[in-house]
Amino acid sequence: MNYKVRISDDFWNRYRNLVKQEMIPYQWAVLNDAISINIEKERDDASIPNEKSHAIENFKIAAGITKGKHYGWVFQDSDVYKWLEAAAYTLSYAWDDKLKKTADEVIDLIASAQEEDGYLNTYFSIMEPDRKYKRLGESHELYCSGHFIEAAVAYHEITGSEKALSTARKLADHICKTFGKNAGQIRGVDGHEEIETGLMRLYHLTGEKTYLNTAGFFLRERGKDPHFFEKQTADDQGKPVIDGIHKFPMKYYQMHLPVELQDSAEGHAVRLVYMCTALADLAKTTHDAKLAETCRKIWKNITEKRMYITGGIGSTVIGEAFTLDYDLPNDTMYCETCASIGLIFFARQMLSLESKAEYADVMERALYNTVLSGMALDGKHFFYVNPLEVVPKKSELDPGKSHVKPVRPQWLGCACCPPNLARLLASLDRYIYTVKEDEILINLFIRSTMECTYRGHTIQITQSCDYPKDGEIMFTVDHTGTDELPLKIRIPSWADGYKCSVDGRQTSADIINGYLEIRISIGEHRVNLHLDLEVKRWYANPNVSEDVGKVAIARGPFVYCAESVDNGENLHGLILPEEAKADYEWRADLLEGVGVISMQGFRIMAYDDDGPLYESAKRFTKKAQHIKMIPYYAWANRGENEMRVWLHESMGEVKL
Ligand code: FUB
Ligand code: ZN
Repeated sequence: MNYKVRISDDFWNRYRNLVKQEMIPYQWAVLNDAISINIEKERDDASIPNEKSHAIENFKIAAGITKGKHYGWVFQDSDVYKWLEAAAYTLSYAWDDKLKKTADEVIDLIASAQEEDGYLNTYFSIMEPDRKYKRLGESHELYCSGHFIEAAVAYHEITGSEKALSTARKLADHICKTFGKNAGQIRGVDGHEEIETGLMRLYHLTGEKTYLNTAGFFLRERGKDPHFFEKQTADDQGKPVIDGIHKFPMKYYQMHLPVELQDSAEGHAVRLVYMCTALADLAKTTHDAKLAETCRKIWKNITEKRMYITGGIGSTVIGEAFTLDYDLPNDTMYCETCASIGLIFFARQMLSLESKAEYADVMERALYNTVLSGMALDGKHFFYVNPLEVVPKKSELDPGKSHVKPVRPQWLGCACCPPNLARLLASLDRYIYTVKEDEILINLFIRSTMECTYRGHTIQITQSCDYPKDGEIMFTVDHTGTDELPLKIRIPSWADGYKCSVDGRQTSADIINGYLEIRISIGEHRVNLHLDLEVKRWYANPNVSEDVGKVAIARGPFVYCAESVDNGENLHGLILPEEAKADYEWRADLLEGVGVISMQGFRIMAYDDDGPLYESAKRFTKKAQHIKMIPYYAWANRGENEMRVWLHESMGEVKL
């Protein structure tokens, strides 16, 4: 990273302290099975392992320190790697000798579990050493390797650990030797993209071209032979590594078409965005215009036709996947926390590829809504899927909704999301600004100081704000160079109005691609930005069948929701009149501090008796009701209750 950012923001530092103080120690205890918690299955499926994590124990067994069998998902190792990566980032803002020592020991343990030739995967080392790389569609071997490499790069960057780097290089060298188009190499890819990002990061760190080439090989090879997994399965003939996965269509793995021909978001949502993250990086690094165009097309399809207002993606639990354009059910959706995290990774790479604020808009939407909703305010309970509408009784009794949890579990059988959240929040400093050779982008409004070198001179940008509570943002730009500095400040697409002044003078700068473009001359300058943060109503495209006649409420980046703890049960009966005004009140005493929105609406009352299921006369009554809403991310922090983002809206008289 060619710049340093220090976050001093109250809202985000609460989260970053939570990662450091609560999430890292808590997750460490879980990974070591050192804490008694209730691990829930992510959905009603008998095959989900949920007795314990066993993730650290798997490494000890693989290293020969203890004896036993592997337990957990075949990709259980990745929980440890993501934890390690998160720990690394926390060390960059809150140094801790004890944590550093624990992390060093984890790296030693991982290195001991690594095989002589560099191979690293506890499941296959312990359980099926003869089936290495034989079932790549299911095995997650390269997925786990990618996560380790990412963690090791971060840990090396922050602590200078040579052991982390050498272990990662040994693994990467082994992979680069094993996979490729040469005789004797495996010409195939992993069912779950991730190795590509790991190798790209290792290339950026080391400059070693082999890593770039192999990342390019994996990405460009994808979909070239759509029958690769089938052929491997036929050759292997053993039982599936993960039951059921091999039955998914090739779209699930983004294997239905060569990558450069893909133009829509298909298949498993996390896989797709992980693939695109690496693809955008590769496109930029190798100046590949065709791949860049692929990224743009997929981005457009996600964000214009397949994304929830909360920045969630993935419309179905079957294959945790995208379905079709405008298919965005609110109560059976997937919206996995990891998928929105991956969308943020993708957005970050797109920003580096081209300076368009739409990427930062989506980054902000996903971050302030689905990502934060992925964890409870205590940092110790997590959602895997993030619904926009929940009725607890339906989650309990409707088998099609067993994945839609009304409260966050302490941990999950598949624990991909909790450590992913930790690593994103702990590395948030990497998303606020994009520093390019010829300009600096300000993407997110988070109180912070950024220092970088621009054309050989030091630039410091200090951002002061209390966003998104307040829309006044001040930047102090200290510029020691000789050239003017092109500074691009994002004007969020949700903002109807803004004002900007430089050193007290109103600027007439243009907004290009969503960024206000100003030029800062030498010396210290003050830029004041005011964003209108009024409460707004949002409507879905009428093609979204689930949202017709409904409205969502938002203020700035926060999407709001109604909970039954504030509004009584049967939220489906609530109606917001078109003309109802919104009251906004900051409540420091509620949910660690939230802005509460109240609107005068009404409720269609349920019958006192059960009443007939259908009748030709309207017998129901309406009752005035003050509808109270909280930011979506904070829902389900007050026990089990109903929740709804999209509310019915009553329209005035319709003249045709
Ligand atoms: O397959 C590994 C991880 O588990 C995926 O990224 C998540 O979607 C979950 O399926
Ligand atoms: Zn996940």
